[in-house]
Amino acid sequence: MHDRPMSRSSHTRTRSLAGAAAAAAVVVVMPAVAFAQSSLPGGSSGSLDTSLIPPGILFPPEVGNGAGDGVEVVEGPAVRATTVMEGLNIPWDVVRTPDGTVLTGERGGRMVVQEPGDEQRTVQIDLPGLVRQSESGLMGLAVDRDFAENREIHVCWSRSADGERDNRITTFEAAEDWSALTKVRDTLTGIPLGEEGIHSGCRLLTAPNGTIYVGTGDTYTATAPQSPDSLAGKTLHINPDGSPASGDSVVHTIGHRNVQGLAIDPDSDRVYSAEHGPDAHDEVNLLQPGANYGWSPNVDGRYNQNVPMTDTEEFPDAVEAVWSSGEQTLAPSDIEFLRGSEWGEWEGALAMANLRSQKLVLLRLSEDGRSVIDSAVLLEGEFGRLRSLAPEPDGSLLVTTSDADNRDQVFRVSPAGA
Ligand SMILES: [Ca+2]
Repeated sequence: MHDRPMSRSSHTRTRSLAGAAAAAAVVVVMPAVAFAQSSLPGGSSGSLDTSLIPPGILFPPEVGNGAGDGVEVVEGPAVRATTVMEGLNIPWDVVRTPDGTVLTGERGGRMVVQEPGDEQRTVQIDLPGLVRQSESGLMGLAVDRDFAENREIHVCWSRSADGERDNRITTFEAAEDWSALTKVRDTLTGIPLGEEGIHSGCRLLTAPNGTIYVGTGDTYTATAPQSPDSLAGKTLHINPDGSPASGDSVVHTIGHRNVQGLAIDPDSDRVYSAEHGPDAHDEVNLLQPGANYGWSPNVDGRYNQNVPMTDTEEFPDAVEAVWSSGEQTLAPSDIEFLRGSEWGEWEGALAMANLRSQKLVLLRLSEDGRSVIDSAVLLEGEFGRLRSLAPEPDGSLLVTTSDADNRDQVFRVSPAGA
């Protein structure tokens, strides 16, 4: 635990009054944090059941707030969007397997698949002890690099059973006919799961070399992000069997609040994360192994969000964000690089799906990947809250929405000329 200097409280005075007031409100009314950054839970178990509250009531969308403070918004590429699956209830993540099958998992635990040219249908899966609570449940999915041979899908989910309570990655094998996903192994267990189920992270990304990156959340625990002994508030890097991808620890980077976006630049192999700020100051970060990203809500041992997202005063070596939303929130939930010449001058841009601000933001990055040149805003308010992105071979992106009440869909966004 860090001994906090008195100067730390001065950070609160540097924030805007509106920001400070909003932060204070969020601290007092804890469930509001879940609404602000995730989505309205569709599950019925747990201490918090807001399934009867229509989306948009508590936190209406903030349209027209651009792409972050100081980021120029220019005209973006023309796109077309087509529905792939519909009638879904918070399809948290989506993946496309090499055989062209699209797989999504509703946060409440239902897996839905669509094979090429076929109707969408439910896939049997057993997730005993699944916690359906606020920002927890069935979340991240990743296709194993060797799927064509082993048909393995990695799943990040929240579990409470046998006296254990954690977020974990379990690996399943998809039946040849996609009728079921059968457990192969628990690949990584013991990622903390908060009492209220908030800030659970649970984003997975398979790298071209077959290793897997994991984004976790701080679970609303003061000491977790800076603690080397906790898997909360980190990015992790593992082999498909759960062992460390390098060195003797699965921890890749520390000092994160709630990482729900991960992407790897296909040209440079740079790995990026996106995370939610408390009431503003969302971030995109360029991940460097072993680096600290500066989030530490530990003020005298208590969880206090009135601290900078990247506290370079407390942690001089903390790595500054590549992009920050500034004094507003967009609520970025996933990121993915645009691939293929059909995107024209936007090929290679980083696409960012946003929940609260309900839009796809494209960020063109500098040559060194450490800053944003300009941006474009697409689909604002057209599809509701946007949760996850997955690339398709033709350059299209699969996108999930997150508005609950079986109103959600998986849609495909493609460059108009493709
Ligand atoms: Ca940071």
